[in-house]
Amino acid sequence: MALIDDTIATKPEIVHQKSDKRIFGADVLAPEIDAFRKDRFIEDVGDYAVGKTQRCVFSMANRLELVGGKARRSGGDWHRDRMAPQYKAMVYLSDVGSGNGPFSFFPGSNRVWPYGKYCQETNFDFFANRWKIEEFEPFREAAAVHQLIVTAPKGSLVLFESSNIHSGLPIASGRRHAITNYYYSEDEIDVKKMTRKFAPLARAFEFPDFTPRAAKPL
Ligand SMILES: O=C(O)CCC(=O)C(=O)O
Ligand SMILES: [Fe+2]
Repeated sequence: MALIDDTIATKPEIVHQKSDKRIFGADVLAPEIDAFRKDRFIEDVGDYAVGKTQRCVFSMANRLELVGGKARRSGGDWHRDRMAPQYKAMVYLSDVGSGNGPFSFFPGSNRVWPYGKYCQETNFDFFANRWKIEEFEPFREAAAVHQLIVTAPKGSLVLFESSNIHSGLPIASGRRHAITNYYYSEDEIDVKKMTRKFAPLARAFEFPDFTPRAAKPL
């Protein structure tokens, strides 16, 4: 946490400042973050979730807080990152309660069932990628029994597939620090394009090593 705060304070040129403060390529800041980026167990879960070998191209560290007295959300309003599967691993570095911007998620919302009936009831455009709050709220209320709100102590790991509908809830008080790993399949990595998309970066992006790993000894 102190490392993220120090970096935000001393290296503004690598910090995205728009809503929450974000550092892309934060794995360069500490060996512990780099070890998290390369963690084999988390990769293995991703391989299983997506059905293809996954590697993390970079870690993103962020700090969420009120900005000018306004509630901010990590990642913006309710959305899908994209329609294709996108695996992410987020570790909370702060204790996250209902007030400081917990991650929230609708499990299985990359499929219509069981959400179809709520879409009909509320005239909700389920196949969009991002919604305004007023478009989303009637659906959220109707589908509320399915909504997960991930409150958890610091150190907790949240693994998710972000073609499902999700959002960081607005922060009412305090701060929320987290690090999120972004995973990709080999055939979808374009380092140049990703560099442009996520700039400014804390380090240059590189193509990850996709050579199959030796099986773990029993
Ligand atoms: O940080 C969060 O709570 C969610 C951010 C998000 O939308 C994402 O990582 O895809
Ligand atoms: Fe997202």
